[in-house]
This record gives sequence, C-alpha cells and structure tokens, in this order.
Amino acid sequence: MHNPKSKIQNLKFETLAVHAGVEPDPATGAVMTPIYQTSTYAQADVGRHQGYDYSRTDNPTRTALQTAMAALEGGRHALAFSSGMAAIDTLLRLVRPGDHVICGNDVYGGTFRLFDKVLGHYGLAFSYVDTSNLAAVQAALRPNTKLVWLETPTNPMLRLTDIAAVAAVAHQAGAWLGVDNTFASPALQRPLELGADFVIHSTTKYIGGHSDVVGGVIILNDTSIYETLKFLQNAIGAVPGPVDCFLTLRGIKTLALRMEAHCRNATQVAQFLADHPAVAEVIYPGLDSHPQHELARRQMKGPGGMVSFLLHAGEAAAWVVARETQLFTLAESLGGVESLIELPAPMTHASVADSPLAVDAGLVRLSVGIENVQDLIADLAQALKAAGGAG
Ligand code: P1T
Repeated sequence: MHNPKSKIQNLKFETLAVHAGVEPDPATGAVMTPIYQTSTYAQADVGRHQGYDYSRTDNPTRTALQTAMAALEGGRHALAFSSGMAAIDTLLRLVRPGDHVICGNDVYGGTFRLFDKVLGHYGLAFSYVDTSNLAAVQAALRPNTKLVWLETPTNPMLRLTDIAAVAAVAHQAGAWLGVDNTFASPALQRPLELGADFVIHSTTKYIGGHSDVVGGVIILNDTSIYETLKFLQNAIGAVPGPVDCFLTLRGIKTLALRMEAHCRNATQVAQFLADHPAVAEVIYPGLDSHPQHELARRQMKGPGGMVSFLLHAGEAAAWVVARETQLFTLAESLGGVESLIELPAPMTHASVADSPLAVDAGLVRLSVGIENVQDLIADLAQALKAAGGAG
C-alpha cells in the first residue's frame, strides 16, 4: 500500500503525534486505526498465523498505540498496560528479592502504596530520598541497588530532578534509572534522551488527555530487556483493551497542541495565585520563585499544566476553595482538557499519610485545563473569596 510516511526522516514531535503508529489498515485502507475488538485470530494451520494469535499477547490496535508511544518518547520499544500502576508493577518484576530500589520521596500515592504495601512483602527493599539532591541519591546507593525510580516534576510538590545527572550516578553504580514522565509528557521532556533506561506513563493523564480512559505504558531502548518485559506483559496479563488503545491513540494526535495550551494557562493561573493576598505559596516550575526554575528551563520545553499552592488560612480554607470552584471540578486525576482541583493529603496521597512522604494537609493541587484562562482565573477568584472567612 502507498505509504509516504516512511520516506520522511526525523519527523518533528507535532507530526509524530498525528502520524506515529497510524498506517492505513492493510485489510480495508481505513485511515484511522480500527478497533480490533477480538480476543483471538484464525490460524491457517496449527501455529501458522499472521502475527497475532491471542489478544493478551498482541492486538493490532495495541500495537499501533505502542508504536506511537515509542516514537513520541524517542525510544525503540513500548509496551501498553491497563493502567499506570500496571505498567509500574510489571516493570518492577525486573527487580528480584534481595534487590534494593531508590524511590523519590515525593511520588504519586499509589506508587508508594505499591512499593511499600505490596512489593515490600516480596523481599524488595525501598529507600525514599529527595532525588533532586544528587548527593542524597549517591548516599542511598547500595551494592544491591538495581533501580532508581523518580518522577519529575513530582506529584504533588512539583519538584524537579536533573535526569542526566541521576542517570550518570545510577549507571556508575550499576543501577537502572526509571522516570515516571506522566506530569511532563514527551511533548515537554524526553527522559530516554537524557540517559534514563525506562520511561513510564499513566496514559490516563496528558497522553489520553480527555479523562475518558485509564492506561499505562513503558518505553525503553534495550531490546533484550524489552523481550523480558514483553514476556511479562503477556505472562501477567494487565493489558489494555482495544477501545482503550483507540481512545488513547486519538488523544495523542492533539498532545502537542494541548500541552502548549496547558502550559500557557497554568503560567497565568500560577501568576494570578502568586499575586493573591490569600495565597501563602505557589509551586510551579515556570515561576522564578520555583527553586529549580533554571533546571525547568534547561530540561523541559515548558513548565507543564500542574500548579500546587498553600493558603495563609491553611487546611480549612483549602477545603472551602476545593468545594467552591465551579469550572475546576473537585476530582482526582489530571491531564485532561478540563480543569480539576483536589487536596492531595486526603485524596490522591491518602496512602502516604504517616510516612516520610506525607503531604501538607492544606496543599491544593490544580490540573489546569485548556479552557479560556480568564474564566479559570475568575473561578479561582470567587472560590478564594468564599474561603476568605475560613481558617
Ligand atoms: O491511575 P493510573 O493510570 O494507574 O496511574 C497511576 C499514576 C502513576 N504515576 C503518576 C505520576 C500518577 O500521577 C498516577 C496517577 N495519579 C492520579 C490519579 C492523581 O490524581 O495524581
């Protein structure tokens, strides 16, 4: 079939987002990847099939999503999963009992829960350190450290880690570096190009972009580790269904455009909050006041769509703000076109309570959407006014 895409080299990110993984369907010429809603495939003879024998093992809609994600992260291979947690869990099967993992001390509550409450029981040891402090990472490395795991920006404190610097010290110690790139997306940051061994995403967030699908993905370059992970993907079976793969692929096409709008709006929202008398602290990598503003400029193409803040009046006022916004929906998750607000301590990070990762009870987290920013600011202004009496 005529396929002009293969003749053009070094496609830019916006072009990859639209085209990567998407080829006219060989059976019909359908321009959009069909939803191959099938569990199994007819075989011409015993063991003789067209590359697909069972949909836990492989499915063409999933193949298209995996190809697209590998291209977007600049990696050789990608594997898709039924959730971000399933992707992380499958990746952690590379680590064996007796091995040690260094994990950032500010990560999604569910990641800490998986490490601390599930995998810890299978003989894996975890240390939680501030990975933005290179000396702290170095000090935590042990002879049996197999993996350094981090988010940048982190959830929910939006701290950054210098990926290239941590990759160098991890590799010197014989450990892998895995980066959860969910908050940045490959439109803003490509960790494999900075030396990371694995990138994972909760594709539920910016990759899908419309809050209508849950999924995860691992991207990597090493072909022999890919073969192991491909074996694990099939053996464990936490795979996404074809409709979920289709929805995620559709979201990807506008990723570049959406991330520009998220960054633009979040920058203005962060500035509005920083100037507001009720607000004690705004955490946003795009503000000069962010302690790693310089690293953000160097490592990321834009500061992202997530903003966290604290109010002078504390936790009670934070609850009022979260209740009173109307365009910002009070909900967990992030990265969709619509704006969301939440309080990490009692919501997304409830599982880190009473741990060294505990989050300030008054912290408010915004996922700034792509609506008109004046409407978003007006919504926050009225909610902050309503919170005026609280505290
Ligand atoms: O929800 P799931 O697709 O399984 O992804 C888990 C996950 C992994 N990594 C990061 C950085 C995440 O933020 C998440 C999920 N986070 C939320 C639901 C949240 O509101 O923070």
